[in-house]
Amino acid sequence: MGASPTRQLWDRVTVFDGSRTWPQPMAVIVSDERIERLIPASELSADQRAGCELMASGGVITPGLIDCHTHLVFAGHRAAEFEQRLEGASYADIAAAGGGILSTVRAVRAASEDELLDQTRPRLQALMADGVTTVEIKSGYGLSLEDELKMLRAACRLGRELPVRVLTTFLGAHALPPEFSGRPDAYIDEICERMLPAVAEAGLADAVDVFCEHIAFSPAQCERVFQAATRLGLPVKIHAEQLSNQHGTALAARFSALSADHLEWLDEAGVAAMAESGMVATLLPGAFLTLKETRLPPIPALREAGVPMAVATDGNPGSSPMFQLTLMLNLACTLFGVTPTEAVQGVTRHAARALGLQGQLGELAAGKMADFCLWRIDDPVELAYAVQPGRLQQRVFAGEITHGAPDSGVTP
Ligand code: DI6
Ligand code: FE
Repeated sequence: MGASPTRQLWDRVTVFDGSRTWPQPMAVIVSDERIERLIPASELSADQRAGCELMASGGVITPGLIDCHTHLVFAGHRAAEFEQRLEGASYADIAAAGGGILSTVRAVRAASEDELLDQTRPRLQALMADGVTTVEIKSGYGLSLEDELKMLRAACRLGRELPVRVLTTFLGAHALPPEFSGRPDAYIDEICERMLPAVAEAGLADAVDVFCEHIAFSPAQCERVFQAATRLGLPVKIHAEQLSNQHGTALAARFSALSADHLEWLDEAGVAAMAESGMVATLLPGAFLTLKETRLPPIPALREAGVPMAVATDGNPGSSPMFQLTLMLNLACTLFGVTPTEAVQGVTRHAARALGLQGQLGELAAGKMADFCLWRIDDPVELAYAVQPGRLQQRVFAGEITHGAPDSGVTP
């Protein structure tokens, strides 16, 4: 094996750095797993070029995409519920009849950890083939200590097996498991006293989430979970104001939550609370589309208040069976009225913030992790404009090309 050059060069590329597109062709130099330099290509000398291995010339580079809200680990599917909804049943009706989340709970409990891995892997690979380099994965279909741990272990194992960064979130408070039927407070006790401490002890969760909704848990119940998480030093986030306004967002703001997600029913006070606490608003247009919602999240108010907006798939078997983050860019623009640039920021720097990783991921600059994508497009806006798989030319994860190949045949 010959010694490999220490520096790699992406030359004359259009760079979206996480907040804006540089107006001139840029040169990106990577050494080891980090970006060493990001400068206008015209400023790179012939000697500097000669000292690098050329990985590509031309194309558009964005930070690696970050899907900051998914329920990717699950077993089975809920196609029958899709048919029921098309015939008029609502998501809440199906949940009340014991279907919905609880039907996936039954499938996850029956699956082994290896089976969960095998069923989840293709979904994760689909996200990766669409440019995702970091993904958040929630538990919440186990709802017993043993089954929640199984889900979280499966998610962590996928992160070790594949070139993708996996962050895990404990979502024990997702639905009431059948063995606690009629006793939601007893289940919250179980979460706070037994499940959360064990999950934290095992080091299997980066954050704690709750589903605050009339079909799930009340703000008072969510608050108890937040208190327990805070005692254990785990950051919190919330599924809030998706189907009704429970004022969960304002509650989460009091716990300095990372994000509040969904937000179709968010009111002015909720927007103000988010702005005040510095939370991220995570928009989930796949769930909005799937459930044929009509009430829009208050995008102009969020924008006006300076609340950073992330965009994610919410990939799950019920309310958003969609595992393509670039599709969400289009839906966020078309359905919610975010601009294409806001949408791309929503899957890069704002998504990083939603995971507590601002300044580390989702941006391209000297010193940052070299997680990025090279696309066969001319303008980053095209990522939101066209729903077109196959445009990812290279996916670079921690400085290594993990999709595509060096393309140095076009040396100028
Ligand atoms: N909100 C969602 O969008 C998912 N969970 C949640 O709390 C839906 C999960 C499912 O239907 O399986
Ligand atoms: Fe969700």
